[in-house]
This record gives sequence, C-alpha cells and structure tokens, in this order.
Amino acid sequence: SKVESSKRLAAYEAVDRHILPEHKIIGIGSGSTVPYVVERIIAQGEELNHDRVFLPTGFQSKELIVNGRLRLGDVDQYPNIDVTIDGADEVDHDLNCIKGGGACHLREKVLAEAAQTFIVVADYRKNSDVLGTTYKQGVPIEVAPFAYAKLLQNVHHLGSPTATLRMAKGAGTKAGPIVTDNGNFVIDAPFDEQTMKDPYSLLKKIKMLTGVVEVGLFCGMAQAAYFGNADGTVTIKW
Ligand code: DER
Repeated sequence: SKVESSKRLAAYEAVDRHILPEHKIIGIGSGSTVPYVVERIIAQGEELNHDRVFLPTGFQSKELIVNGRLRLGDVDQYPNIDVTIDGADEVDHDLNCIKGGGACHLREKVLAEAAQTFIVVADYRKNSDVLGTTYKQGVPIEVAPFAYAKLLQNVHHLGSPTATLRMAKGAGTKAGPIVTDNGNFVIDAPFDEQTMKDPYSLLKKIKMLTGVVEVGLFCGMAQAAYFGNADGTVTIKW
C-alpha cells in the first residue's frame, strides 16, 4: 500500500543518513515503521553490525532486534546512545511529537533522551502542523494503575473532559485496560487545538499530576523527522 511503501521510504532514508559506521549503540523504537529501520540496518551488513549493540523500547522492539539476529543491549549497560530512531503518531512544524499510540512511550522517551541524535520516521499521515490535527485519539499518558481513577478526573479538569482509560479491544484480546510493558495503564487525553499549539506547556502540566509515569508529548527532542510520501518522495523536517 501507499502507506506501507511511504513508511519504508522514510525508514530507509533516515537509516542511510543517520546510522553511520561510527555509530555503535543504537536505540530501536516501536510501532509499524521501525521494522523497515531494522531491515535497512541489517542490509548494512554483518561486518558493521557485529560491533553494534541495539537497545529496545519494548517487547515488540526487542523481538525485531532478536529476530533480526542483531546484538541486544540493555540501556542499564549503555546509558549513552549514539542514535535512536523511532516512529511517531504525529509531528508538528516544530518537530514536537505525539507518541504512545503503541503504549511504549516511557521506554521510547528514555532512549530518545539518552541519544546524541533522535530521529523520527513516519508515513505522510503523521506530517502535521499542529498536534491533534491528524492523531485525534488524544495525548497518551502512561499512569500508575493505583492512581488512575483520580488521575482521570484530574485530566478531565485539566482540559480533557473526554479523556479515557485505554481498553484492550475486540474478541480474543484481553478483558480490561491495556497494560504497558512496565505494568502501567494508559489514559488517552484529547485537548483543544489552542492547547496543542503549545505542547511543552501542556506536557509540564500533565507531568505534574500525581500518578503520571510519562507523557506521549516529545517536545524539542527530535533532530529530524523523515516522512515518506505517496508519490515516492521523502519530506525531511529539521
Ligand atoms: O507509539 C509510538 O510512539 C510508536 O512509535 C508508534 O505510534 C509509531 O506509529 P507507527 O506504527 O505508524 O510507526
């Protein structure tokens, strides 16, 4: 599909430009675009990858590394990362991101922050001007289960009356809420456009609420974002 090929385009371009021979400690994000990142890194060859360590941002990310027969590392052992590449749910004109559609944003933010260079790769649907325009599910907030009920009320009062606890959906999944790799819940909190024009202020307000573990707003963290387009071109924001 156009979307899949645009994910691949973004991933390949970003890897070709930002995963260089001197980069040895590499953070791998989560979602449906990063498999193409791993694919392109593997294509750089065993010679280069033999000396590298790859840090995951969750179970799915770890599986990509393990199945790709790349060396799996732990951020405890490699707290200083050369490059982290990850997807995003939406990216605004200032490279601020909504992340957490895949409920992995705590570990993603740890590896994004610990990296010298943090690069976002996405299909054209994520290329936006103001956050919340295309990704309408709300800001993902990872929360401690013990705190969620009161926290949900506090998020409602903060300006997101439609915020909800993210539930596992559909037959054969799981009764009850989504549980992250860290054993926490996720609240999805939509805010109005005016609020989303200043994501950093919103991030600070949400982060102060008792029980919040991490917020899916990555403000001023990415050095560049690569978007594959349906026409086969790649748009780069930096
Ligand atoms: O949850 C996240 O932040 C992931 O990076 C994910 O949302 C990326 O989306 P994708 O599946 O379109 O790459």
